Amino acid sequence: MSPKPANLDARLEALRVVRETGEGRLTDARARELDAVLAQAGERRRLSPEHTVVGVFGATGSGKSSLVNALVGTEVAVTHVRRPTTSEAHAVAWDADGGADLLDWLGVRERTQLATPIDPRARSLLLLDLPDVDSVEAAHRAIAERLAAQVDALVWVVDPQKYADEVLHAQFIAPHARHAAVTLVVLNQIDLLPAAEVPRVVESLRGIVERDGIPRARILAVSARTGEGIPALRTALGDLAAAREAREARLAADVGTVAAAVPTAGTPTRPSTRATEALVAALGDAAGAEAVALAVSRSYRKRAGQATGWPLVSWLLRFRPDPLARLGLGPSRAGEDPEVHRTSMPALDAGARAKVSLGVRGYADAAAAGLTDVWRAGVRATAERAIAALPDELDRAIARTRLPAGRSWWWLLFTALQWVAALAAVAGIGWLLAAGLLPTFGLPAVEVPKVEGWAVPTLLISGGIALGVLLGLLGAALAAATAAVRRRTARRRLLDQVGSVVRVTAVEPIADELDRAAAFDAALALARAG
Ligand SMILES: Nc1nc2c(ncn2[C@@H]2O[C@H](COP(=O)(O)OP(=O)(O)OP(=O)(O)O)[C@@H](O)[C@H]2O)c(=O)[nH]1
Ligand SMILES: [Mg+2]
Repeated sequence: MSPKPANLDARLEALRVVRETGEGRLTDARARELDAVLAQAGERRRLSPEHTVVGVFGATGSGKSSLVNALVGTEVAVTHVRRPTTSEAHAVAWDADGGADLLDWLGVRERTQLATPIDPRARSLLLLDLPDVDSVEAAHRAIAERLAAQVDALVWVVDPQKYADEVLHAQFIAPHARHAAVTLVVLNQIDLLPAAEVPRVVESLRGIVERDGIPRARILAVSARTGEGIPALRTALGDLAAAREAREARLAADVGTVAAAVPTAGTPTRPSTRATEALVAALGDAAGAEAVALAVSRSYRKRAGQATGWPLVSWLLRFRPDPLARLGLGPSRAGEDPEVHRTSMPALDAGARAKVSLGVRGYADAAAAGLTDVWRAGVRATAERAIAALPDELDRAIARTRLPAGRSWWWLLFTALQWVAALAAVAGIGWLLAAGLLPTFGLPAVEVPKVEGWAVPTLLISGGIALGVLLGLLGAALAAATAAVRRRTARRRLLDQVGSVVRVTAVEPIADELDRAAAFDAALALARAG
């Protein structure tokens, strides 16, 4: 018997995780297999965990029923030269409740209750005499096969004539090789062999059983007729019953077998922070973040020019459309709300949508490159869902971004100064006109004072114009610097919004899918290790 398998509970739990995380990634047949093992293990552990169910399997006439009788020391099972004899599973029990629930679950109706256990440690043994596994009767075979999948330990009975039978080994013993740890092989009817022959036959049988996939098999040579070897077999069964791990070993073998057949998910490649940032930047670009940021800066310069420029130029600027307004974005109508909100923007065009698909697919495919087909397809499907949702989401992200679109405090100062400069120039012109024209109408001449040889009206005109141009130039320089800052601010805010949309819609669902694959493989490795 092998040592107690490491933590069956943990492995069963791992198998449960494999089943859960593998939902939709496992074939239906595989999922059913896992369900069956989980249900079987759950049920068997719930029912009479203290009992050890040992099934006696073998070809017809090998002497299974005779062996059970010899073991228990009384004729409980019908034996006969007529073949096949046993047509129903028959249980022998020793303890008080006789494992009734467990036998119900196993579907064993025929039961015999005995008083004296075959071994002092085997009171909780349930010994099952079974129909022949290779029966001509389909019903017999069905019972034997069903119980081979349910019992805690298997005893294979062979006889000297047919111990090497190809069909018995290939079709029955080998398929249950995974239960080597809970398998005993009994060579019965050794009374029919010359004593000297027995070791040779046992060795030959050992070789065959090893080829069946049961290395270091425990082989006992017995005779149900003479009783030879029966005490040793009783002790072996006592060992099994005492070591409750027979049941655990059996279940662990089932978990290991079913888990070994489940294909792994593969190794996901976690996207780097840089890859994620690149995706956000690419999608921000597709959503027009750059264009909107540029419009923010242009709109600012236009409005600053209107407010602070030389009046003639600023007046002309009014006829140029606002770049933000052209994108459906712009300062609120009252012009007082420093933030703007999108009113209407064209949905992402075909080119932008193509950029979104390309970006997200590339990102997902790189992450899923190390996964097996079905898991890679899962990541792809998640990416496609993101691609379908992103255009609208990105649109809304741009729309809800608070853009810096307010006026600057210094505009008002410049406007006032421009007015002063313009009024000075106009006053100078008026003064000069008055001085030149009034005498022609016979009116008294207006005095034109001079400063340092310059006529004051002329000074007013040139000073006013020079101040206006200077203010215009200074305002334009200030506006350019502020617009550049606002462009960066707008870009950052837009990308923040785009980033959170991209994270929620694409990055996180894809990461979840990768986590799922990793959890699946970790659980699978744990379920397999035994
Ligand atoms: N010589 C000898 N004959 C045996 C031995 N064990 C069983 N037999 C005989 O072999 C025949 C078949 O025995 P059973 O115990 O009915 O065989 P079984 O494996 O239960 O057969 P089925 O129930 O048909 O599957 C009977 O005639 C037994 O007397 C043994 O150790 N030595
Ligand atoms: Mg029988």
